Amino acid sequence: MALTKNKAVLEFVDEAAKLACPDNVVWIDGSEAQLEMLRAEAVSTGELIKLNEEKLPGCYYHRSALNDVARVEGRTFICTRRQEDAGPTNNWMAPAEGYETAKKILRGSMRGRTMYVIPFSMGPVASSFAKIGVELTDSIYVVVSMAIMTRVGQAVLDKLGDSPDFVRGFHGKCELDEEKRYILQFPEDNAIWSVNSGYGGNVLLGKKCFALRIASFQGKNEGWMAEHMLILGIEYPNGETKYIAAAFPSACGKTNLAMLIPPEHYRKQGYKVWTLGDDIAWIRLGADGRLYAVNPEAGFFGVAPGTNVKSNPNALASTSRNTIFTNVVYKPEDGTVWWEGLDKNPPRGALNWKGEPWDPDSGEKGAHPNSRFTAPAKNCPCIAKNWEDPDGVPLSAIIFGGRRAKTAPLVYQSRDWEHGVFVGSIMASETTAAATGAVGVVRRDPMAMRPFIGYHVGDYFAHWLDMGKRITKKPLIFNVNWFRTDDGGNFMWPGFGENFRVLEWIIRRCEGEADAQETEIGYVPYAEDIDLDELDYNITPERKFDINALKEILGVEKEYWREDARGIEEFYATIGDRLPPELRKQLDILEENLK
Ligand code: GTP
Ligand code: SPV
Ligand code: MN
Repeated sequence: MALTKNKAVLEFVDEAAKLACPDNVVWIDGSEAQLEMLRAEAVSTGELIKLNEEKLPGCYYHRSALNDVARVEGRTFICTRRQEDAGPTNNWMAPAEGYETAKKILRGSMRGRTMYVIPFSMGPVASSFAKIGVELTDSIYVVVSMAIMTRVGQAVLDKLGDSPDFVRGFHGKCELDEEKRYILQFPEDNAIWSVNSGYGGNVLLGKKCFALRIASFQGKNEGWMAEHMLILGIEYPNGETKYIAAAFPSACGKTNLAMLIPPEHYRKQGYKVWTLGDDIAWIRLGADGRLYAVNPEAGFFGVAPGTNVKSNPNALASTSRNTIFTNVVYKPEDGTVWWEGLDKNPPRGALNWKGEPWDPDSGEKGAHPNSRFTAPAKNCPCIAKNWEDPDGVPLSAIIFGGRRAKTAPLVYQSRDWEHGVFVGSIMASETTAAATGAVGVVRRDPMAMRPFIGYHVGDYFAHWLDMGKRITKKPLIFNVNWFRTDDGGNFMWPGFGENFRVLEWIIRRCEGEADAQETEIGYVPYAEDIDLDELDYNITPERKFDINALKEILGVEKEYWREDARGIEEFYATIGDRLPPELRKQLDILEENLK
């Protein structure tokens, strides 16, 4: 039975049902009873496997299709009326062609299946920041995942009332045919159509499709920002908390930084880190002239491999109950799961992510490199008390960062907002398993948003510059790189919890308490100003991390930067005349500095 009298919602559901012809239409009311029934149904069909209730209460295991393990950027389209409005970083399809293509695939595709109607809110339902969507899907996996990642159900429809202002998401698994897989965003219609996938960011339409691609377009028109950023708070021994938002590309460390545990000597002094979000931030200008950030999500869709008690105990604890594990190793023996980097004891007699018997000595990985956990944010031991504050938290700093073996120093600070926007715009990073395609190739990934800007990248840069003109109390903008390697390919910086040492310098800069040296690219810390107390890390068995290693990774090597400037020239050339002149000027300054 329909859960609303909202005409626009009813019309949307009716039209979709007429097209896809499901046997039933089921409205998701958000009750635990209904979700539990759906989980049981998915278990009966094998779509989910119930895990050990004592060891992992409320947890389930799921395997995606073998051809469907990551976002598909090549098959993701921005469907704007004019091609030039999608810009050079997006694939484009005309809206009429987009709808026609998807309709052809969806027509009759839900015969014999049920179509679920998921009303969901991005952001706490009561927040004025929040935006509403309705996702239609024929996948129970999507329903139960959306119930973790967003706020779903009757309360959302009650808030919507009879307003037509909601994002229309239509997902059909269809045949999971990768040749007919399409992730289509229609920013001018507030619509998203996704066919032939059942995986993560392709189908949990509240996440990348809505909260970044559609929302970035809404944000440009409405004067706010949707960014691929974690949000964290640093509590000082005096009880004060400072907030930071940080943008790193997919699988480059957002979840890890958001949940970091400071080194022991800081903890003893009373420093704490609180998590507010691990992937997406919606950022608005507050009445006091500061920027305020809200996490629109309610859960974490986190990378499993590498997550362990040492690297990220908070993420691990978040997965201890009511979590869905996708494409990791399944241990039928005790109904638990495993992944590379969880511990040093790969299980025997287990099944790999493909569901095949797996021999840990075979040299083949058991979990897919992009295997994930879907966990409720409220499970996280370090979730901030105010993480659902409807007004968000004020930002002291914005950090950009990528995965660069060379070139980018451990940390540097931009000279001002305009230069900071330039620093974000020139971000580059090695590609990861979070999207299909080659891994480890350096590409430009401005603001970590390359796959997620729902409109023209030049206009997106202009929007950042415009925001800067309106913010009277601007956060400072920094760039970090945890991934500098030595000539043997070993990470030189210890990373993870030790990243706190860099955050601490960043906040001291924001407070005007730390010095820095001006370089060709911006302000770089004096090595002596990064606290190395009790830091014990070996780069290689022969080489200990020390102040000389720190000086090395703080180094700005002109040779590399000259090469990078050529890469930036090439990237900027693709943007054409929509590149804001301010950024062109910043590139000229950089090139001049490097002479
Ligand atoms: P998405 O969910 O795809 O957006 O990824 P993310 O940005 O949240 O990345 P995540 O924190 O899951 O980290 C991805 C991988 O990067 C993990 O497997 C970690 O092993 C690695 N990683 C994270 N932080 C660090 C760090 O400080 N140093 C090093 N060397 N590796 C790190
Ligand atoms: C990312 O790829 O940045 C993710 C995972 O956070 S997904 O939801 O699949 O986009
Ligand atoms: Mn992400």
